[in-house]
Amino acid sequence: LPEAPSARPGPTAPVLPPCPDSPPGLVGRLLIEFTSPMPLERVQRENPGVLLGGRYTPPDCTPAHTVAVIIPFRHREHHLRYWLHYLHPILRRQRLRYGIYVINQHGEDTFNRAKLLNVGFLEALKEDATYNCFIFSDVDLVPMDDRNLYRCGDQPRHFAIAMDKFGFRLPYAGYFGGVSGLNKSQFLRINGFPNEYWGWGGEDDDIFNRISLAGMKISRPDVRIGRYRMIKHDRDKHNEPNPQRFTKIQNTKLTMKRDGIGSVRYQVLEVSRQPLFTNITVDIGRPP
Ligand code: UDH
Repeated sequence: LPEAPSARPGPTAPVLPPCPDSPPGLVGRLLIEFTSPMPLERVQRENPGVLLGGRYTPPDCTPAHTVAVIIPFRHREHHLRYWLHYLHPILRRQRLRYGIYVINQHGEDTFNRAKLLNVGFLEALKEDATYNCFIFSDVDLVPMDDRNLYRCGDQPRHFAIAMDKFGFRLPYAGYFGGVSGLNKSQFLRINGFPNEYWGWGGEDDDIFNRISLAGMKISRPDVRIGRYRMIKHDRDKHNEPNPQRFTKIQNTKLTMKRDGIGSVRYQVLEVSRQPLFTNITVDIGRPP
C-alpha cells in the first residue's frame, strides 16, 4: 500500500542565510526629483517583486527586520505615487521584510496625523503579528540616501533629520517630525501617540516628550545621510495650525497616561490591498 501522504517527509523550505547587517547592494546618494510624471502603472511595472498589499520579503536571505511603514493620508494620491516609486526600490535594497500601510482619514473633518499613526500600528499588527518595527512616514518625504536604513534599534529612531526645506539641518534639537521609527515595546512604553492633536502641529513634539519622559533617547543617522526631499505643496484644507498645540505640549506628562494607544477609538471602513500598498480607510471622528 502506498504510504499515507502525511507520513512522507514534505519538501523542506530551503533555509536562507541571514541577511547581512550592512546590505551590500546600497548605492548611497540618490537623485530625487518630483517633476517627471509618475503613473502608478509605471511604478507597478518597476516593482514586480512587491506582493499584493505592498508586501515584500527578500528572496535570497532571512531578514532581521520586519517593518510596517505607516503613512498618514488624505487626498495626496499624487505624492503617494512618487513616494512608492522611490521607496520600494530603497527598502528592497535594504533587505527588509516590509509592508506599506496608507491610513486614509475618511471625510472632511479636521486632520489628525498622530491618531492615524496609532490606527496604523494596530491595523498593521492585525495584518501580520510578526511586525517588530513601525516606521511612520509623511507621504511627501523621500530619503536622498539609501544608507538611511529603515529599521528599528535599541532606541526610538528619527530618520528625517536633514530636510531640504530646513536647509538640510534639524530645525531644533527636539524635532521628531517627518519620518520616525519605534519597535513594538518602545511604542507601547510611551502608550503610543496622542489622539488629541487635531489640525497641524505639536503632535511630533508630544511624541518627543513621551520618549524623554519614558527615559529613552532618540537615535539619529549621520547628518550627511539623513537627508530628505519634501514634495512642495500648499497647506491642505482642514489641517490648519492647531492653536492649542503650545499649551498641550506642556502637559504631556499628565496626558500620556490616559491618551494614547490604550484609548484610541476608531472605525475601519475599508481595507483594500493594492499592488503597491494596503489602503485602510478609517473614521477617526472629529475634534470635540
Ligand atoms: N496629510 C495628508 N493630507 C492632509 C494633511 C496631511 O495626507 O490633508 C499627511 C501627509 O502624509 C503629510 C503629513 O500628513 O505629509 C504632514 O502634513 P503636512 O505635509 O501638511 O505638514 P508639513 O509640516 O506642511 O509638511 C505644513 C504646510 C506647509 C504649507 C507651506 C506652504 N508653502
